[in-house]
Amino acid sequence: MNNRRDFLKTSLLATSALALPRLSQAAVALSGTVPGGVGARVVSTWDFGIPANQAAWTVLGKGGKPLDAVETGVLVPEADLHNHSVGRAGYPDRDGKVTLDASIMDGDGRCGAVAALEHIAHPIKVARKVMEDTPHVLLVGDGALEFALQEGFTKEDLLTPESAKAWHEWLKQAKYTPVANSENIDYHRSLQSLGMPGGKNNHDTIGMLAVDANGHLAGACTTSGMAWKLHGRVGDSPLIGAGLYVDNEVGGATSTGVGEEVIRNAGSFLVVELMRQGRSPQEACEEAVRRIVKKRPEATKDMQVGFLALRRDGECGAFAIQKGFTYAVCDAKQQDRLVASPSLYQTTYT
Ligand code: SD4
Repeated sequence: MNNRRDFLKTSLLATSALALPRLSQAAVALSGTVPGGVGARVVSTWDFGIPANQAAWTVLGKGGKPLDAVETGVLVPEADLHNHSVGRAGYPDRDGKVTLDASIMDGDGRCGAVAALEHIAHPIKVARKVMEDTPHVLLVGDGALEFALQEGFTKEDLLTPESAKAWHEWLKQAKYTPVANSENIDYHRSLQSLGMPGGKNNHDTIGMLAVDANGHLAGACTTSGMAWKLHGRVGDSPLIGAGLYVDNEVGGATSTGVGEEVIRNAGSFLVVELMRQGRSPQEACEEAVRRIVKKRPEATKDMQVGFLALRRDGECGAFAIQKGFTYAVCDAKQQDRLVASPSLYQTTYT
């Protein structure tokens, strides 16, 4: 009997000895500058992440909130008329309707999102309103539009003449094949005219993650989704845990590419949970990509999915199925760094 009591006592002591430092470490880390951290940093998907990061940095670099920084940042590609995969100039679905998806999340667990939203040029702003002005997380379709109009957003026709032309071209064959890394020559030229790095321009959704020097994070993800999708199709970007997940205790993750594969695997949540278990941001993104490919090896061999992760100490990493994924990194040292993500397959699929 005594033995059993002693064993319990010893076990409890051992448990608390293990548990206490972990708890106190977390408490210390969440309330001050992250030891060994790189300080404030913002990262985002694709080369159009560079101007987006720079806009975010105008907030974060001055000690502003990560949540305000990511919202400010992704407004840039949402407004860009040369960008046909995000915001107001996004390509439409097969019925010619531009439907937008967006989500925003703070590291404290607050989040908001809109899906299949029509006629509103800045879905990220509506997502933030959902987070702040409603008890809900996700509004879709007509309900999301009604809410946006009540909140004072302007109803616009988002189908630009250029997008309409591309849609009419597509209608000639009406073949639906998701493209791994979309090429947008106009956008590439516009980047060059701004003096941004040249090279092949591959991009789709923008996912952005920001951390301040105290390890507080936020993320935003916004897209027009797959061009020529079925009307009503929703991708990973507005789904918390799929296209975006952020937790101040660990870090954040976001994704780009074929949303269906990300949703099947709760991709961004998976990346954050892998980091929680001790994987580096790089390792966590790799494991999430491998998990996706393992589940459907044949179906995914010609698809692109990329993950980008940012830990609360500022370390970041990325991994994609196909070659061609890039991400932009911005911090006090450098505001326009573009990094080529490693990938599972080394050939570029376009
Ligand atoms: C989605 N991940 O809706 C997003 C963006 C996309 O090609 O369509 N990328 O699936």
